[in-house]
Amino acid sequence: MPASLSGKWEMISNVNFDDYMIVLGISASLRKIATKLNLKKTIERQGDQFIIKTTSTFRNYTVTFKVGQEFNEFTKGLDNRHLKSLVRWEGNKLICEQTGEKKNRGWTHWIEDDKLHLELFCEGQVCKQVYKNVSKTR
Ligand code: VLP
Repeated sequence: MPASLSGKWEMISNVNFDDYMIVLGISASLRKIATKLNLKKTIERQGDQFIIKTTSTFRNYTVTFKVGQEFNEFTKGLDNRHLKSLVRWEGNKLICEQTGEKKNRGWTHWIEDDKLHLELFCEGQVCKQVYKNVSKTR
């Protein structure tokens, strides 16, 4: 039973991803590919540092940060924007605020019923994804 965000996760639902991509300005052709992807997450935690890898057959994206420390994020291969990002804990929720050209942008991760939940938000659109745990156990 996963007690934390750490581990390997595979997406089982993805709601409103298209509208989220539209507000990010992702082209129709890229959205068509992206909506068909089965996204995976690998989350590693070492103290206050997190590494979140989002992977797919098409493209991968990795972000590394320390909780409470603002960092420069470049969303390479996504919408290719430069952001100032800050991640904090709010109760059991890990919340990232991504400051830049787009208003009210960020994401929230939490565990609920042994699943990894993710809300990706930007300018009033909220994409909701749920991931099941696929960590190898031994
Ligand atoms: C852009 C939308 C194809 C999609 C176009 C490219 C790797 C929280 C956070 C940590 C994210 C991931 C956002 C993914 C959608 C961007 C998609 C290729 C996917 O995750 O876990 O970075 O922000």
